Amino acid sequence: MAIELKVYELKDYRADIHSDWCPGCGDFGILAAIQQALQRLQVPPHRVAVCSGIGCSGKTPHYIRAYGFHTLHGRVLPFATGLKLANHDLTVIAVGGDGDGYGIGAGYFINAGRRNVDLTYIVFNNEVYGLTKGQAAPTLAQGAKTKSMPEENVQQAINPIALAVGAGYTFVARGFALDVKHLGDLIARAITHRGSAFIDVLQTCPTYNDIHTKEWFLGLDRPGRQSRLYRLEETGFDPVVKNPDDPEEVRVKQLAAIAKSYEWGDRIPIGVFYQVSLPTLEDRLRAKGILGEVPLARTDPFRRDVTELIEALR
Ligand SMILES: Cc1ncc(C[n+]2csc(CCOP(=O)(O)OP(=O)(O)O)c2C)c(N)n1
Ligand SMILES: [Mg+2]
Repeated sequence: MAIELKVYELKDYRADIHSDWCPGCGDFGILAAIQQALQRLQVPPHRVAVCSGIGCSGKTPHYIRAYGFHTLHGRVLPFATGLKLANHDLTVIAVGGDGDGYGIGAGYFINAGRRNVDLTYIVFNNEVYGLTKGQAAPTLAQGAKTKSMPEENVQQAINPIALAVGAGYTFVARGFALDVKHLGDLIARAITHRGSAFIDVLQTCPTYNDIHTKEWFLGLDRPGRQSRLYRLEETGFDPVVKNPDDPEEVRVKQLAAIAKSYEWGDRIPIGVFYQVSLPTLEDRLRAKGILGEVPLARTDPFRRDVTELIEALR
């Protein structure tokens, strides 16, 4: 009998659900880039789990034909971590907004980096709380005032790339929501990377963010109309640590990534800032005998011999 191999097409990753994102929202670009990356890597939809926090960005799993989980505000990373440990055969993608990940979920953002679980975390960074009508998010610059804010922002913005490097993410990148092809490449690299991969995506919000618009990013507002975005890989920037056991090389690459992450304004880098290959949490748990080769989800906990445990509790 001939075995027919299924070749997945883009439509196999599209859910037939009406989207209620605003027309022109950058989220459409990120959604398309995720679907393109999955299709390029030919990950079967039933081997993918997409989890989200709460926000406009949190609706992403609804539109992808795969396992989808719309979890709690700021809690997508602990959820995704548990999911990956329970079923390490799945490709796990966590998504959420900048408010979700860098505000209410900031502690989880840092601690997921320390663990280096094999998952991909994509943050939709529109500098505002889109779903709740455009309040300042942690990435909005001090002094900025979008059309939805009554007053200027009085707080400083955080630097997600520098934080991610400092937290221990082993793949750190930035993409642009409207450069779908480039973002799709980044997401494919992030999924292929073994370890916690983080992508901060500059995302336009045509409804609430009238400062960092499509026109602003692409430099259409200035003479010469030169894009403010440039690709790190086209400048010879090398983000990859060749020898993870060499602390000096790791330090030099981390410092180079952090220095680049502070470039903003006239020239904004996108691409991979940092990448290193280190044991994942799963590797470390496997070495201790806590995690086996067969995913926990496929073992039957009721068939375990619990006599010893019952004895201990007597
Ligand atoms: C525990 C909790 N606090 C507050 C809210 C209200 N809330 C819903 S979405 C959101 C912020 C969304 O902003 P962001 O994460 O940047 O996502 P975006 O809508 O911009 O994609 C807030 C504060 C909530 N749902 N749950
Ligand atoms: Mg947001």
